[in-house]
Amino acid sequence: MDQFIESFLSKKNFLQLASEFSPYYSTIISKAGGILSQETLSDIQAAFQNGNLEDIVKKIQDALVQAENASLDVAVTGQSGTGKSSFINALRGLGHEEEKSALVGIVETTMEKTPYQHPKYPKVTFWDLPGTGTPNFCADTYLEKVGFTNYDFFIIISSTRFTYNDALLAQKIKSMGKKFYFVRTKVDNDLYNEKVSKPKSFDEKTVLQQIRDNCLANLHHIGVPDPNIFLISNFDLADFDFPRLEEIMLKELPAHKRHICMLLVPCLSDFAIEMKRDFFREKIWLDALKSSAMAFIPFMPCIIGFNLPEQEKCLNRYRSHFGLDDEAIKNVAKNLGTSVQELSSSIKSLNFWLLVKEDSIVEKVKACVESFCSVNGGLSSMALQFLKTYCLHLKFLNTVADDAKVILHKTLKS
Ligand SMILES: Nc1nc2c(ncn2[C@@H]2O[C@H](COP(=O)(O)OP(=O)(O)OP(=O)(O)O)[C@@H](O)[C@H]2O)c(=O)[nH]1
Ligand SMILES: [Mg+2]
Repeated sequence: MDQFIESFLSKKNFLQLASEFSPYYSTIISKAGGILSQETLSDIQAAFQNGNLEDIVKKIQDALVQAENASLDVAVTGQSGTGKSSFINALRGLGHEEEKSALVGIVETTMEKTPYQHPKYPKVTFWDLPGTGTPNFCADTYLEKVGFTNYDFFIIISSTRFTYNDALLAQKIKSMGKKFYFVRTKVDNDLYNEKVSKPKSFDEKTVLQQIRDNCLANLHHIGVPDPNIFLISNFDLADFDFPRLEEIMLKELPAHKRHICMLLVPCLSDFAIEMKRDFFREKIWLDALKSSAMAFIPFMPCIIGFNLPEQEKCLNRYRSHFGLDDEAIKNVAKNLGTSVQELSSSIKSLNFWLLVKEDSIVEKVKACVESFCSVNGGLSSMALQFLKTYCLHLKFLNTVADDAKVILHKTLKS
């Protein structure tokens, strides 16, 4: 059981909990940050200090609702042909030939600002902006024309040669107080070309460093001192700087937007899967903390019940977030050249009943109850329900995240 929640349920001194809250929170969140803002953290700490349980419940509830309802609008811009549409498709988890994917081509294709919703998360929209390299492009009016205030951040895509227009745009976005990330695509092509043309002296690290240094020098030249530069291949997001791009975007977003951004992270590496696990674990913890506060408030409407269909939906939501829903499993099986049945035999989270019945959860709850009863003389039935739910959701999350790793390694091996 979680140490902080255990102390809370044991009715430990609230002043002590107030001082322990923030430091403990920082140990349970992802390295990319959590979903509570600094302000909410201070408010919860103050509520602990005043022993105000209603306030603790309200602040946590508000933060969870805000995170759940947050939207994300990402502007993707850059010269024609640099791979903007390919990048958007990759982030939406769509192949270029799939329905609803952004048009990708060897001739100029994006002429108008076009919104692309994420197929799974409709509150996320990628805006494919017309290229900066067109004759009509003018850095002074471009941002107003595309409505720069509407976006959470910009991604400037560049490939092969660095262009003056890209640098100008970066400078302009910065001066408007907006964030941008400079993404250099097609590094797979550069590496291939260098390898073929200089087989004796070819060194991957050196080539990548040269590309990075060139982008840096050009951005410095135009007055952007600390640009974020990421080298990627849209054909292989697991490689190069894409994982670092994900982590930095998450870190730099306002806390309430991190959750929605994290949902986008494809499960392409152990690192990405762990980051997702950390985010969901934080949400489970906040829910549990909220429920434990509610359990001590007389007449608080009880909204927790151990409803099995609801629990099954929760497990299925985790499977979908980690790319293990039925459709995704079908696709993986097809790619691996195996049957769905064969692949399913290594996915433990497909067996809801086994997870629910597993004795370890009952044992954990029992152990908890015994330790609290010796201190408090008993826990309310509501507290028991939430302990059971807490343990079960952690079990779901860990099983799904472990399964995602198993599938990832099978895919990498093949
Ligand atoms: N090798 C390689 N090719 C890429 C990469 N990204 C895109 N491409 C190819 O580059 C071409 C242009 O890609 P698009 O995604 O259509 O580029 P765009 O920036 O949207 O182009 P416009 O819509 O015309 O502005 C296509 O043939 C893509 O397959 C990459 O990372 N590596
Ligand atoms: Mg395009």
